[in-house]
Amino acid sequence: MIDLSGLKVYINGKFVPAEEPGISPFDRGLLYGDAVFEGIREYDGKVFKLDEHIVRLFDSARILGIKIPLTKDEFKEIVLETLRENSLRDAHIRPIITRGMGLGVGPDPDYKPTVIVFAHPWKPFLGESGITMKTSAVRKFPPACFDSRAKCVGTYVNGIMAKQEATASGCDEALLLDVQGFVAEGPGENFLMVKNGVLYSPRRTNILHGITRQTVIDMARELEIPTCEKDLTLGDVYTCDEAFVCGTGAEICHVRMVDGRKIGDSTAGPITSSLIECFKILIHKEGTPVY
Ligand code: PXG
Repeated sequence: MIDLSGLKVYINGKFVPAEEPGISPFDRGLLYGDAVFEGIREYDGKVFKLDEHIVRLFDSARILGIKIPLTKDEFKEIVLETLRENSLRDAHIRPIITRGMGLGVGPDPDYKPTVIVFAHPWKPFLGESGITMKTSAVRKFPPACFDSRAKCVGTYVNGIMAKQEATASGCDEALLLDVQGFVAEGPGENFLMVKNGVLYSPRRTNILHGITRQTVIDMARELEIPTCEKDLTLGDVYTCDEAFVCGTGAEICHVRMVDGRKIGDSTAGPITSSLIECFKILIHKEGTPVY
């Protein structure tokens, strides 16, 4: 459970105590998951990839047809203000924009979005000792049903079910496939693998365009590690040399086993280890200063 004591949350222009109910039961975010969000990290008083997260938040809202009543610069300032208001230096930040109040699937043309930003202290949720994964029976939405690049609240139910299934079978995390059976991603992380010195990632059709994933690919290019985006099968995964998941909440975490099959020798392989090392340097070097 999150300790909410003393935390202040930004809701529609005001900071309110986190324990105080500030959202209507008629809010469409609650009624239909009709909302978009971001997960952002602050490291040592600097916000990592703030611009990229704000761009993705606004793009997600455009895909859903939600008009954010603020500019990107105003939104960035609210994120920084939320951290200052709570005197946080290392935190997880969660902006959420719902379409506002309204009952009935069809949105009211005069809807007024609800803007929420909260922040709280947080540690990488998968730890650092590697994870076991299980292929999930639940698949990712294909683009014909929902565009995976939109970080929409409602679409997280399949990831939640996949995670439940994985943990019920004693695994740490789920690996979701797309409807054709190609590897997609974890419930809250992108999946990448290494084979014969090449870093492979699934095509972007059925996955969130992860900001950490892009950072990893950029770091790999700097380290002169060849990268390749392609459809990956479970056979590719079972025979790879190294695998890892990455995301704002998970950072970079190596995969020890998928569906009971060992990946490499179960430890973080040489390419994964060098990417983890570079990432640790980068998150402390880069970022938007809060104070
Ligand atoms: N895929 C999915 C489905 C995600 O939700 C990622 C990939 C990684 O994207 P970024 O841009 O973060 O590298 C995510 C991100 C949480 C939490 O509360 C989830 C994410 C990020 C932060 C917190 O579980 N998911």
